[in-house]
This record gives sequence, structure tokens and C-alpha cells, in this order.
Amino acid sequence: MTSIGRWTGTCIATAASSAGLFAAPALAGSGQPSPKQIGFQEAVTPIAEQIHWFHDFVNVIIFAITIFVMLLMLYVMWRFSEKRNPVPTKTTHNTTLEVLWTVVPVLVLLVIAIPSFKLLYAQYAYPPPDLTIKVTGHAWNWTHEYPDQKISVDSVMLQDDEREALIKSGMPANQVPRNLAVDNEVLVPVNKVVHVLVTSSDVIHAWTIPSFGSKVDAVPGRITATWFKAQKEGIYFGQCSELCGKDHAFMPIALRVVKDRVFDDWVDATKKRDRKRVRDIIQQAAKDHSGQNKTASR
Ligand SMILES: [Cu+2]
Repeated sequence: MTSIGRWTGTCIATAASSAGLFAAPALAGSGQPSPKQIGFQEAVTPIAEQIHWFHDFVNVIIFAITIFVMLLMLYVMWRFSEKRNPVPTKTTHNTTLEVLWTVVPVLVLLVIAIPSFKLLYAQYAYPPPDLTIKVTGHAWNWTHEYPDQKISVDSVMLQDDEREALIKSGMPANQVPRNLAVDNEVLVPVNKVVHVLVTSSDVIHAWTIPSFGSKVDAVPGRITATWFKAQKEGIYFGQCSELCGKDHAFMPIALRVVKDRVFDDWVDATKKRDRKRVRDIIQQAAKDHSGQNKTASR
């Protein structure tokens, strides 16, 4: 009975967590984590949408198998207990059954493999770029260079007092979340294909934006790459995702997706090193995006 209790407990826990996973979009943050979030952050690129679909799809298969095996075990424990089945049969082989339990899992794996490879190919498809960014990870901050626009932006995480000062100056609090907001945000135009070339100046870091479904290692002496097409304006945060040292947890990435016009203004102001104009452009964009993440905490 103890075993049955344990199995039932596991299954109830699994079912409960599955309910949480599928209900996740209601709790999911947009561009940043939100309180009590269980699932992914909202997807804003075709790749992230595909990743979420694939995750849910595989989950359905996992739960179906788990429930099937659980029911089978409960039935076997009940039907073939010593009381109900005092004389066990001596049967050792059943060809049909053995063929089935080999072929069915192969088919299940095939059903998973096909969309899995499709997703993998899509991630490496690299449609022709509208914009290219070269990202360099440093211990512990990021540089985003725009080779075609000839600008370069260094981003360092904001400390609490800097963040408070920004909020006081009119920045919506949900646009500068603690331990994610940076001093210099990076802007990209909405609905444009952006190629991201990633490298590092010291140790291995990883450039990630969960809402974009992008994650790639930043390896010193090498260029790795990813791409995204952000379809929704707003600010999207990521964190270094390769254990890189002391301040690994404090080198966030902040990418703001804006209209073409705002992007061009920002490039122009950055090129002219007009810090005040850059600040005004970002603050205005942040106000426009302040409704983005109602569930985010201060
Ligand atoms: Cu790092």
C-alpha cells in the first residue's frame, strides 16, 4: 500500500504541475519574470512561439505516458495481487506484446523528432538580416556594436540607488526591474530580422533573451550567432546564462524593441554622443511601453 500511496502521490504532483504549466501564460511575464510565474515568458518572435508550442506538445505526450503507466501499474497491483491471483502463470513471452512495446515507443520518438528537427532548422535558418549586432560579453557587462551604423553601446547593471533615481525621474518602475535594468539599453526595430554575432573578451558567457527564444554561448576567440525577429514593442531582458564568475548573476541584457523612427533617432543621437537626447528617447519609449507588463513587481 505504501508503494501505491507513493505512486499516486507522484502522479497527483505531476498532474498538478502540468495544470500549472498549461495555465502558465496567464502568469507569464512579458520580457521579464513575474511573481508566481511557472511557465515561460511571453513569446515575441516566431522561434520563441515555436519553442513554446514544442514544449506544450512534448508535455502532452509526457503526461499521457505517465498517466497510462500509472493506470497500468494500479491495475496490475490490484488484479494480480496474491489474494486475487494466488497461482501466477508461467508465461514468459508474448510476441505481439513485445513487438508493440518496441514499435510504439519508436513511433512516439518519431512524432517528437519531426517537429524537433523543424525547430532546430528554423533556429539556424538565418533569414537575410535587416540589422546586424555584434555582442561581446565581458566580466561583467555587455557591449553591443552595430557595425553598419558604426555605434557601440556598453551596458552595466543598475545599482538600487541608480534605479530609484531613474524611477523618481519619471521612468515607469516595471521598465527598470531590479537586477535586470541596465544603464544603457540597446534598441532594435520592431518586425525586423536581427542577426546577433556573439563573442567574449575573457571567459565564456551566454547571450540570452527568453522572450525571443535566443540563447547562444559567448566564447572568447570565436563568433557564435543567433537571430530574432521581435514582433512586439517593449523591453525584453535576459541574463548571462553561462556560469562565468563572481558577478555572473549581475550582467543582464536589456533590449528595447521600438518603431523604426525611434530606432533611427536613437542611432543618430548615439552616433552624435548626445546623451541627453538618448535618455529622452529611451524614457519616452519606456513610457509608451509602461503597460507592457502589468504583473511585474517593483
Ligand atoms: Cu557571464
